[in-house]
Amino acid sequence: MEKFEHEYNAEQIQVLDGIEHVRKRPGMYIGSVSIRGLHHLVYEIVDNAVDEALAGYCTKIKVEIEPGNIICVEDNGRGIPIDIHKKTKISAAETVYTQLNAGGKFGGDSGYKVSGGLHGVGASVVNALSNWTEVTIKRDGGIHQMKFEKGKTVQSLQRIGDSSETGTKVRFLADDTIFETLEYDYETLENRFREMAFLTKGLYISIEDKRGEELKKAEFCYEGGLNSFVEYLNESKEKINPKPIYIEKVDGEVPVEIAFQYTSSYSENIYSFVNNINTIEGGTHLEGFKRALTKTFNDYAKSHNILKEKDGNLQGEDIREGITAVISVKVREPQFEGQTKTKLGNSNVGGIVQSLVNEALATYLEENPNIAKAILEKCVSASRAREAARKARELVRRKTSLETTTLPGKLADCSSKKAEECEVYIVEGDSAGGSAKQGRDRRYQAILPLWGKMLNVEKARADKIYGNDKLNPVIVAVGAGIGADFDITKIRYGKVIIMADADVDGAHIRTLLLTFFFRYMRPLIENGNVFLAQPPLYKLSKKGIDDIYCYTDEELNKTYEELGKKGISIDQLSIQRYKGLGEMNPEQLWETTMDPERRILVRVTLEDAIKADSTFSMLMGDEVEPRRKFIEENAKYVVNLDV
Ligand code: 0R9
Repeated sequence: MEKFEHEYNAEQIQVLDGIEHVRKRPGMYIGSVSIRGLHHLVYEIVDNAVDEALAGYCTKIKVEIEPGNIICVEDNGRGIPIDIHKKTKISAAETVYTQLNAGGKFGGDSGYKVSGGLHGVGASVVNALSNWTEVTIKRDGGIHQMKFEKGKTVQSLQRIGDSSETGTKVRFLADDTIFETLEYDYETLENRFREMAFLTKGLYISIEDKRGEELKKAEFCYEGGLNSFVEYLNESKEKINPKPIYIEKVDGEVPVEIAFQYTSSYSENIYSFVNNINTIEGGTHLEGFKRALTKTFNDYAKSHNILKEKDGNLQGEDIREGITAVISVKVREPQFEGQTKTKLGNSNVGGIVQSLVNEALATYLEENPNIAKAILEKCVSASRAREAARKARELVRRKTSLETTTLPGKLADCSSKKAEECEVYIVEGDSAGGSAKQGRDRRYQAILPLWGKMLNVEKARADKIYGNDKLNPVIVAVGAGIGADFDITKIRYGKVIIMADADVDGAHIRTLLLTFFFRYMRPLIENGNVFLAQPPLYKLSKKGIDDIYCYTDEELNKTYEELGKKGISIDQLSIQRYKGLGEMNPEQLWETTMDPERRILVRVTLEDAIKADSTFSMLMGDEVEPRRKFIEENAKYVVNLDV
């Protein structure tokens, strides 16, 4: 490290060191330089505004994506302090934007500005990773502005006008030499801000996308907080308790807010947050909640004779069947553990949540005996189904251990046994299955044809799924069990590829299979093992040139243009529109959809489990209205979806 003569420069050196380090190793600060990291920049700035809201001074946050992928975030809080820091001789605001971790120093006790995983790295990191940043502060009767380029000050804070209002506005353009892409995904941001609004009762957040011709905009403000969140998640489900059970304690050492509601579905949907960060891996807060549910329902069932002493206790999983819950706690110094650092480790939090829920839930059940009875009836039937599922599972296991060739009869397996190089194509229909079997590379590609009507897993319990003649082949072929028993280390194929037609039936089978994987083999999706094959929609042929395959209408139009430039017009071409995989011969199927060198595979990701959950429940559920709405809104993307 370079040494400078003047002592007083030491701090500035530190500042530069910090910024350079961020630019050299962005991943250490924001996780990655993919679109995920890019979105993270926005969350960082919005988090600062949310902190001001949590401190009680800000009610409104506006986010805009301007043309050119410039982000603008504005709040109506007190404005970042502008006074000059005695030691650094620069304003507090500039310090926050140029010095790593300066926020904490100035933050005082303004709330729960705590780093969780990658969060809370602050404004200086966003600044360091931006081509330019512009901060405008309304405070003390004036409008003040400062500007930066790649993290360095190009204009210190200066007064540029008068205003009687207060607030902070931050505009920045992420650095395209650092990020893989600057193209923000509107939906992802919209989902995150909806979630933030749910988590911060009464806070208004808006987002506007001004990049394209079509203006996209959403506004969120939920007076009901987590109550509204649960109602949103359960929008298209049949409810058992009409209003969510709501528990809130804000004045304790660990502020807690919880809402939950039972539905007639068979899955368990619990989302937990610490300091507004989604704790995907759970942790002590979640464990405390689960323990309280199990204990309080069992106590109630025993004391009201719904369960006899001899019956034994209901298991936690029986009590959680059909539950939708959101738990949010605020922890001053959270310890995050786990693979993705999203598991809360603080042991005191478990007890706090547990005793709070024990007491509040016991009271609720006493006051609402009919609801208590309805929920417990469901728990008891879940318990019976679990017993039946165990027997079904054992049957499957016994069969597997007795016979060596228990793989589904329809499966054409590959010869390699190395999961990492193997792939299984789940193919709709016997004729496409036939082509796929002939066209494949049998060393590492297996084919599993499915046919007929698939089971809708949203409407069935685990015991039905084990015995189901459509899903059982999938379970056995993948080879890693399902549900709580699913063991990703046992998968027989590194890629599980759904290959279905680009029509209504294909979309239907795709949605059903994805729902099944989401509900019963979620790690398979989380681990990135699930793919969608993309068969072409068109084949263009002409004597003298190679066949051209187009996978979208857009691509078809582009190809027309390009051919036009070469003097080939549309009417010279023979155009085939593929209605189904079955129309392709084995060779064509290989060339277009299965050859690793040429095919297009779309990896199914779980960017947003919350969104996926509500989408699946809605698409698979009973209520027609939300489904119609979704299809209308997404018509462009899911033209083929079955209604
Ligand atoms: C548009 C995005 N908004 C912000 O980044 C933002 C930061 C911020 C803020 C304060 C008020 N509004 C804000 N908006 C603030 C905080 C405190 C006192 N006065 C104003 C305080 O924490 O005590 N600040 C966030 C950090 C800082 N201010 C500080 F470190 F400069 F004090």
